[in-house]
Amino acid sequence: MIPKDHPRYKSLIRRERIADAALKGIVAMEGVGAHGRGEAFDYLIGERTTQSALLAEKTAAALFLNAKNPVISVNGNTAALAAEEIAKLQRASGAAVEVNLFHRTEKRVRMITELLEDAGADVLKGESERLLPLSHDRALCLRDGIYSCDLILVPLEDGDRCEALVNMGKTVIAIDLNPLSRTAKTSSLPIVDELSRALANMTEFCTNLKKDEAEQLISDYNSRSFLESAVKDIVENLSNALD
Ligand code: PTJ
Repeated sequence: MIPKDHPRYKSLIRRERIADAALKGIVAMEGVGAHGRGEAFDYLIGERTTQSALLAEKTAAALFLNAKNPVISVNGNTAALAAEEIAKLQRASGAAVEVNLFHRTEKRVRMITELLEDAGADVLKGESERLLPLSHDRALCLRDGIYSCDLILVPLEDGDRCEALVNMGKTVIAIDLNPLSRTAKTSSLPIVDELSRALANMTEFCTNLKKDEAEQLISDYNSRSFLESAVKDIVENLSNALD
């Protein structure tokens, strides 16, 4: 039992969720390692949403509202950490939700779908086909979902699929605490923030953003500057860490 007054309560709760979900088989064993890397980067960035990440989240909401067929792609870690936040973002943005896994088994797809549905999400189902130009199972997706979307949100993604989706002409929004990852670097819009913080902010922006401001955000944004700001924020945070 983690005491609520523990200074790093939220981080420890997230770790506990990942551990519980890994024991159930919802999170892949590799996902436990991926979570640890995320924790380390969150620590370096100060376990907060930076000003630049907040602007990226607002821009992401603008892109969602402007998209014709937006899709939220969900893997094991994302479902374990933020099933409710995914359901809320789906309601606010009108996006479809599709399960897409790196370590794919039909059992995991089923368990993750159930977890999302229990949290209130409406999950796309059907016959997955090998439609993405990838040699691993992330190639498997639904023709009416990821394959034909114009915008895709990829939380905790691997670099290969991110690049393949960008090359297919899709707007790819990544959520990844590591600004040096290939995913962050190749995405159309990198959000360098912790998953559940980022999803909650995006949902709020999807609810409140005005059309004019959304258009302005879309025409002004520069993905590289979000990465540069994240690296700068980490360097600044580290410089002050021992004060
Ligand atoms: O469920 P599956 O089978 O699809 O597998 C999912 C994992 C996460 C195992 C798979 O996609 C993977 O191996 O991912 P990577 O390549 O390790 O990338 C995950 C990225 O997400 C890393 O750069 C981490 O820093 C980052 N990350 C981890 N936890 C969080 C995070 N970013 C934001 N919020 C987090 N909570």
